[in-house]
Amino acid sequence: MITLALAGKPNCGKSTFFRAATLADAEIANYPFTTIDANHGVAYVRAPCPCRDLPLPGGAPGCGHCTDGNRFIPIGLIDVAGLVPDAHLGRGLGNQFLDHLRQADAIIHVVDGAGATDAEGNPVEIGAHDPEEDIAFLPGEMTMWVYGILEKHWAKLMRQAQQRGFSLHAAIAEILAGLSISPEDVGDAVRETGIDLAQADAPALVAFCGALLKAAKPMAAVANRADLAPDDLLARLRERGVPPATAAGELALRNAAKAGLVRYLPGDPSFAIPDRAALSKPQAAGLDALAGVMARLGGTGVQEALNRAVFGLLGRIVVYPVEDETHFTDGRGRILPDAFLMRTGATPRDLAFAVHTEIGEGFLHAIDARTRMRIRDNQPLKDGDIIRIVSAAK
Ligand SMILES: Nc1nc2c(ncn2[C@@H]2O[C@H](COP(=O)(O)OP(=O)(O)O)[C@@H](O)[C@H]2O)c(=O)[nH]1
Ligand SMILES: [Mg+2]
Repeated sequence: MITLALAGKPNCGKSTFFRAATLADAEIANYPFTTIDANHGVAYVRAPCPCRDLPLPGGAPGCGHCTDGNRFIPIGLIDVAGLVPDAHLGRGLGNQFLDHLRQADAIIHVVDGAGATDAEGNPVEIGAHDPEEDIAFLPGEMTMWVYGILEKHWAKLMRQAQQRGFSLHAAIAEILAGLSISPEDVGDAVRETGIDLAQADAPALVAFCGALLKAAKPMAAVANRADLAPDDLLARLRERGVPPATAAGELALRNAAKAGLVRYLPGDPSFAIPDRAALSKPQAAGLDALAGVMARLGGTGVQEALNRAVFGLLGRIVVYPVEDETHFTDGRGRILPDAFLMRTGATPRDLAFAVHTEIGEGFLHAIDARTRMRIRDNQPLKDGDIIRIVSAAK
């Protein structure tokens, strides 16, 4: 399962974001385990379900696996311990942080978009701290940490590199295996920075480490606590590609939806109150204030942050494998039972392996269920594809 990590300094709202994103009502939570451990849960990305556009058998209104045409696909989410400046010098970049980082495919950097906490996470007045400083801090901190590890091994690596047949890329990947950095990531970072590793000085190596992290652990920031932030600050952050969010707002809404007080699907720009009379005065006031905040921000930004990490940073597409391409079902007649988050460029054969190793090994060919045509084995799948895999394995 794809896993995202929520990282940032203390008090920016990581745990609130985590609680909001992993709190799903029964309609959405189609995954059996919502909590893996205290800091590790199941969240969902939202995608339009193709069932709405399909000629379903018997004129079925939908597939039964989506909510009003929205598919919620499970991903792992980790609430990472807070990181403070200069952590790479030994002030708290602990084993747990690294363990969490290793498990993550991408990182959502939660920033206090209201600027109401200092660099260490202590409360200050709104706008007293510049969130732009925080945006740079996390990647900078992680880069210096990777550099610190590499630097320790560098002299030895340079000696070994004199030997014939020694792969520096593989050796670097091995040193950083704890972060699940691959030799391909190393190659990507070399190409991106144009570095000559044998000649590199310290600044060049630091830049290389930055590129390495970007390749292995892509990261996007989100300006949380945006409900408290002035518009000009949010506009400046948006310009830097950092969208606003209110994790507290999302958490309140999901709780209200669970209690039946509002109609809201994560990622909706607004919500509805079916029965105002059912609300207490404070509930009504809270929800009205939240409606105003969402109108200003365009939603709570929590679902968007999850979607952006999976579909944007990681470039995933959603593909639906079926066994019966005329009815869009599996062997038990369930319509579009599964949604797979595949890499961009994944082929039908990759999908077969994602479904099951044996199905992959027995792969014969694939059929596009929409056109009923065979597709080439090496043809990249498209977002929303419905694919029948024909395999020798059953
Ligand atoms: N106003 C506002 N407060 C928030 C929001 N998200 C979190 N908080 C508050 O910020 C404080 C720190 O949140 P927490 O999730 O514990 O931060 P963490 O240390 O990063 O895990 C708590 O008082 C939260 O209630 C938000 O979107 N808006
Ligand atoms: Mg926390």
